[in-house]
Amino acid sequence: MKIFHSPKHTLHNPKYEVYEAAELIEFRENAARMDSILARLELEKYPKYSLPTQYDISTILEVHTQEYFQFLSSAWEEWENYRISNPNNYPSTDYIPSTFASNETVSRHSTIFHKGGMFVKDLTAPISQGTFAAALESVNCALSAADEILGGETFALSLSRPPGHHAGKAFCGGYCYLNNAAIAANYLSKSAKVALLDVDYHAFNGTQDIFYERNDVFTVSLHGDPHFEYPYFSGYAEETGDGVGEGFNLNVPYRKGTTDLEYFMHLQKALDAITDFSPKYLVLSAGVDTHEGDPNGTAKISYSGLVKIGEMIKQLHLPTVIIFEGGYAIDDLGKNFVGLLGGLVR
Ligand code: Q9C
Ligand code: ZN
Repeated sequence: MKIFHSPKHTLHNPKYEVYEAAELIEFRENAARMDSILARLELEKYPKYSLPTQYDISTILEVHTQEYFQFLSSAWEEWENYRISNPNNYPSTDYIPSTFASNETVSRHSTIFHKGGMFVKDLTAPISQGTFAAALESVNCALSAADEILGGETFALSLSRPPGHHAGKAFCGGYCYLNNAAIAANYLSKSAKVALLDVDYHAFNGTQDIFYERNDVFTVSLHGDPHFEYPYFSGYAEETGDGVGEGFNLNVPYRKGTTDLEYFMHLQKALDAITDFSPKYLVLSAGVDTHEGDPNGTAKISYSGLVKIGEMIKQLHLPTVIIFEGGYAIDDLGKNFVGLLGGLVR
């Protein structure tokens, strides 16, 4: 199995995210997460990673809008230019908007403030100087892994960072800017039917947005119920798709404190639905923020539970692109992620 990784992920290095109590906390989706995973892969004797191939941006523009992509590519520089031209000479910073649009369009006014309000969904997607460059590399890793599967391999791993599943057609949010898994699934869908399974603790609002009106990619997510959990406005069981996509999105929300055995039951339901769809390929959005020690989750999945999740997914017997998403219990992250991975690929 090939593993794709780019050291350029470190270019994405926001300092802070903002919490409800008007509180700045250290950015949790940090570069140390990747160090933890790379160290554990080495310890468990996985092969050394490969650098990704560089793909044309048309692979991204089939999933994200031109306007959003353009915004992401220039947001930090526009913010920096505003700072430089501003008489109150504050120091260079990450960009986090503070005014949010509802139904407005950008057509009349398009300063960085208008665009930020349009395209950024929340206060956990700060844009640092190198965010765009890192996000492109993260996509390149996902597409490189997808090409392995098209070439006949059974598994390929993309160590994507930043993660992607909260990024929609025209928005970033929740640590995500470009939707790595969706871009890989769209790429594979040119060859055959694809299922996308998301086991990250949070609902895949970006992925759902991207495929909601499509029937060639079956999207399935298990997650903390949005009645109490981020992203709050998406991830409900009654969201099943629209138009020809009706019946091709499955949300399986679960309760606060969900344990291993309950989780396995939910997962089996998701796997049965995937089997019924009879896809040729699987894209797995592999987050391990379901772990009992995760500061961003409420689920109570044990390490052995994560291994078992991998083993259960293996029973689909599908060629699978594995894409890293969330997981913030930094001390256990490498062990947890590689545990799930090993259940699946070993
Ligand atoms: N109290 C991923 O796991 N948390 N993103 C907002 C603020 C945002 C998680 C809650 C969590 C985003 C890829
Ligand atoms: Zn998550």
